[in-house]
Amino acid sequence: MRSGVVTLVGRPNVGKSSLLNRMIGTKVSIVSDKVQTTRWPVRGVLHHGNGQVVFVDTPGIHRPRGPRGQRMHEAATGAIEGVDVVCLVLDATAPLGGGDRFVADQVPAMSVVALNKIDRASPARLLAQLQAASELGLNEYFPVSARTGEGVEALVDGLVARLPEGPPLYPPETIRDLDEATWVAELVREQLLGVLRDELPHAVGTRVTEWEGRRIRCEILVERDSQKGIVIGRGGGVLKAVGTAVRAQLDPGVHLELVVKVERDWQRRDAPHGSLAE
Ligand SMILES: Nc1nc2c(ncn2[C@@H]2O[C@H](COP(=O)(O)OP(=O)(O)OP(=O)(O)O)[C@@H](O)[C@H]2O)c(=O)[nH]1
Ligand SMILES: [Mg+2]
Repeated sequence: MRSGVVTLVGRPNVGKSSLLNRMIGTKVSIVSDKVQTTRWPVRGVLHHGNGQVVFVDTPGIHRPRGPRGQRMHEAATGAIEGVDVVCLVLDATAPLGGGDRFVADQVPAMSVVALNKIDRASPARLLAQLQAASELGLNEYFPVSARTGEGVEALVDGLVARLPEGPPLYPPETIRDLDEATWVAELVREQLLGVLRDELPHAVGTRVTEWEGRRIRCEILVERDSQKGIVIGRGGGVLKAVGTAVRAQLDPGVHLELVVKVERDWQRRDAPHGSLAE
């Protein structure tokens, strides 16, 4: 048996969280088409025939701007230290650029590269991308698609083979480290990211404040009064759609109440969630 920790890093939006969900086979980290979807490291555990992989999904790494950018940057780069394997995720559909090199410079030379989104790259493009990626000087390269699953098994096998021998770190029933309340808040945030535009996605936070039996109350935090109406939507349409989409992912019969609140400085108090909050 092998077991250990694999950290996924990369520019924002390359598909780190999508790839994690695909590798584990269950949704453990939320996904959106907006950058900075993942705000704190999220752990997901893969129980594999040959061992156990504890994956750490991280916020996209970019040159940090502002205090939250700095915090997310430190969280991502901190999650590189002391782990067994680092997997750098690249986007096959976008030219490799300074942003990718900035991340690549911060990972050990023994790192593995996952070139993701190959479902959307032509063979010629893929070849060019693999060539460009190989110039990063890392250890091994896997073309994958988190969307279709192509190449993902080979990547997982390659990662497991690099782990040290040892007993599992988590019991077989553990697949994510977030407590249920934080997970529900994340699911609400995921739906909001899907519908909000411009700067608003980054101004919105979520937290579950009550959970009694089947009744869950989740607050949606915005920074200004003017943002409140957008989040609620005309006739409450946005909130209604968000609630429906989240409820579909929860146990039947759960009553989810969504409340929008203006809290100007929620971001300053935003803390790491789940068991990483120690
Ligand atoms: N076509 C295609 N799209 C993908 C694939 N993987 C991810 N995406 C899309 O890419 C976008 C970003 O995906 P995420 O998984 O949230 O990316 P991320 O790297 O975790 O992003 P951050 O958390 O913001 O750093 C979403 O719209 C995904 O649906 C893939 O293999 N193929
Ligand atoms: Mg992510």
